[in-house]
Amino acid sequence: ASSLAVRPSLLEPGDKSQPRLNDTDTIAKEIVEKLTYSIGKTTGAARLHDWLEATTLVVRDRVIDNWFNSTIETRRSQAKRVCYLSMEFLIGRLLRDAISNLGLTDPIREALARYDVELDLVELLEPDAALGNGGLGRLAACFMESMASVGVPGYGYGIRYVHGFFRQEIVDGAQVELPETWLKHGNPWEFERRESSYEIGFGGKVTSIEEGGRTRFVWRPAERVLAVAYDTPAVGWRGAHVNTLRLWSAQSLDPILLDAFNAGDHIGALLESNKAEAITRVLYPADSHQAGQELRLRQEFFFSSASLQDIIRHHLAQYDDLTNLADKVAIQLNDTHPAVSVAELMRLLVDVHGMEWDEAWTITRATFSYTNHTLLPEALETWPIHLFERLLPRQMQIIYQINAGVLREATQGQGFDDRTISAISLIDEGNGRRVRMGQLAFVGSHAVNGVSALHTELMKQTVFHDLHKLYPSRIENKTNGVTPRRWLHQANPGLSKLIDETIGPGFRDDIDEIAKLDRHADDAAFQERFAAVKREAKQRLATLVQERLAIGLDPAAIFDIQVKRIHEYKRQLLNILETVALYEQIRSLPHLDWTPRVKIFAGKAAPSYVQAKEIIHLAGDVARVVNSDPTVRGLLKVVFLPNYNVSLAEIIMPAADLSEQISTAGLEASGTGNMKFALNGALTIGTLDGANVEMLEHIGEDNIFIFGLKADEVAKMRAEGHGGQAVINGQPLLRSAIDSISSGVFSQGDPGRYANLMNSIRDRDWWMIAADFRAYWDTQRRLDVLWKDRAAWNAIAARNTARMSWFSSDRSIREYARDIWKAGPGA
Ligand code: GPQ
Repeated sequence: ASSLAVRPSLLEPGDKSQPRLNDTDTIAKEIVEKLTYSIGKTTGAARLHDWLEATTLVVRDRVIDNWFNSTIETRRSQAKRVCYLSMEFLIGRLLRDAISNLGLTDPIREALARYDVELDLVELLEPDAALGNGGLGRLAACFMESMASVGVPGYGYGIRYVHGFFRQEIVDGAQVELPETWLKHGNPWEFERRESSYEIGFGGKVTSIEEGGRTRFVWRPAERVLAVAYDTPAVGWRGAHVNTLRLWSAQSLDPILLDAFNAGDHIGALLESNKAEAITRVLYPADSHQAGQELRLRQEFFFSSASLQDIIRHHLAQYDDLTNLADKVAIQLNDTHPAVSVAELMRLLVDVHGMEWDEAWTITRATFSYTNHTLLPEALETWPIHLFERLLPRQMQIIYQINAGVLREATQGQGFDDRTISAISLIDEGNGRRVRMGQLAFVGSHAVNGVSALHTELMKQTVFHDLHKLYPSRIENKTNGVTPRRWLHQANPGLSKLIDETIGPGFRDDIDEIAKLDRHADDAAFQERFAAVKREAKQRLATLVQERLAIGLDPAAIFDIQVKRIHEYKRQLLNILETVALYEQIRSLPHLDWTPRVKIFAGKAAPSYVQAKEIIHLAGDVARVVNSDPTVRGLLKVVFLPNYNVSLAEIIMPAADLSEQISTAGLEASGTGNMKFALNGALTIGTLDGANVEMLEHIGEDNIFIFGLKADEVAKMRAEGHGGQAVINGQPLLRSAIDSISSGVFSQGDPGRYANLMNSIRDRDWWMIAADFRAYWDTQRRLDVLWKDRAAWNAIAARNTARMSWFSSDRSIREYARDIWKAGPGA
């Protein structure tokens, strides 16, 4: 059996260690013990990072106790397991999460204080595990935490990148990418499981042999690498359940080619291992965009095959039978990155385990389900047939065979002509023949879901229009969510304490109780306390901005924040143009009663995404000019915070008054930052896009600030060939902002710097920046007025917090468990 299945005999009741005590004395004693015997330091000599390590080890012992119990219980009860296959897990720091979920915050804080060590400072030293790009990877991390919290036996499967998402520095206003090195000082949260290693093949040939009246295909790969498992515990709320995040690392099977080595070719002997290990060396930084490199396809197959071999081995060890696989395992494909799993599972069942094709296909579809995260055409993965065939020859044959079956079904169905058949096909015949991973994931799954109501509707109408006709009950919606433990309890202890004191602590176990705050939203005393909590969080952020950027911020101003990946469809450019227009208005009309505002931006651009990098540069240029202009008198400040990541988000989310969710309607699949902000009492200015639509329904239209074109209007205008210039001509504020930027006012006299960016608005205005500018400006000015009525603003802010519980990832996970996985409590 694999390491996940701890053999019951190893952990009979008699073997179990006594439950540990969690009082301050015990914890302090254990920390000093770890410091002494695991780290080799006296309390006097210990540095902050030594305290971090000692504290982590003490917490980890308690995590492990719970981990064993969960693992044993899942095996004993023969519960169905959920395997979440994801190329990304953006988990961030783990210490505070584990301490908080295990209820150890007070004793650990007090134990460290005995040695004059501050827990908050210790926590800050932990590196941020950035094994993801943005929303998709963070969603996977929230889902791991929620699966553990609601008691779904979950296994995250992904890649242990040596270098996570790059570190961003801003040099002379431009983004510079630096390598990320989270493993530099070791990682106390992971356990290498050398016994859980699998061979992964690439290339080579397929041969067939006749065997008992049946043709059996045998793949003989030309290259093999080893996938080695590293396990990290995922702790749920109150430690009730601890799941496993299993990340694969690539190793060479024959690390040194001994023949070559002995022949004196010492460098050549190591080339093989370099090539093998390259597979898990670095995370691709292209978000919502297909990178298209061979190494990326290798990564996808590598972690898919390793995970499936592990799942099968584990299942056989327990049940010795593969026909019941779908009853005991659900595999969720997080986007198409692991879609090759559909072909690989078929290969393992048919070629390796001798199952009949039809039975294997039934089991495969019953096991898999697939989540789509974008409609952007440039993000939909396709691979050139020749590349796919060279790297994965047997999987390519299997895809052809699957395709033949699907197209047969379609030709037998009603109303499928040549156009619809070619739209359904797993092979795109139009662009030099490519494998369509979305189609593969779709046909190989029993359920396909979008991540917000609007997005799911649009999936049916656009990307999967024809497959939806063929399989009309397969697409369903599962709106995203965020974990309230990390994004409320841990990130915002001040607000959590206020909620405790106002409605009692029940919301910590059942987030729906937070609705009880609603009754207090109009209470003046409560409003003041709510505002005081917000003010403290803003002061914390202001201090950080002062330290990092030497920009002074006034916490009395509106903190207006847009943090997310830099992408044209997310329209940071619309926000910057409004900033420039506001700047010019404040200068021209200084006598007006302007509401002070701080515009805060953060986010990374894909290294090869030229426009996104120009947008970062522009934000910095505008910041420099605005912040140093005395005529503005501090009424407007602009900040671009470098290196946005999970830990920075934990400081930013509680500090926002206003959350910018202003994507071109129809393009943001869901968004999850929108949820984190609103839960922490920020008002939202946003378009009717992604989950904003459902936030409007829950929060109420008086408490959210929606503007702009709707998805169908955007589609219609694009089809009619909308252009920006005519709109710009009719809008003096926008026109002036664009002209100023174009003339070099913000680019040190260099008028060429933003020519492409500005021309793209004048010409095609593909992202509807000109088209939506006026509505956006007007809504911002309405918010200026509202800000002056402090009671009204605070009441709305409190209502946002009170009405966001539906957007907990616990709710999302319960829906997946009930509707798709048929797993978890009550299944
Ligand atoms: N998303 Cl396809 C990513 O973060 N990366 C991707 O490569 C793709 C999607 C996001 C999406 O843009 C957001 O709207 C969602 O909220 C998020 O996935 C999680 O579903």
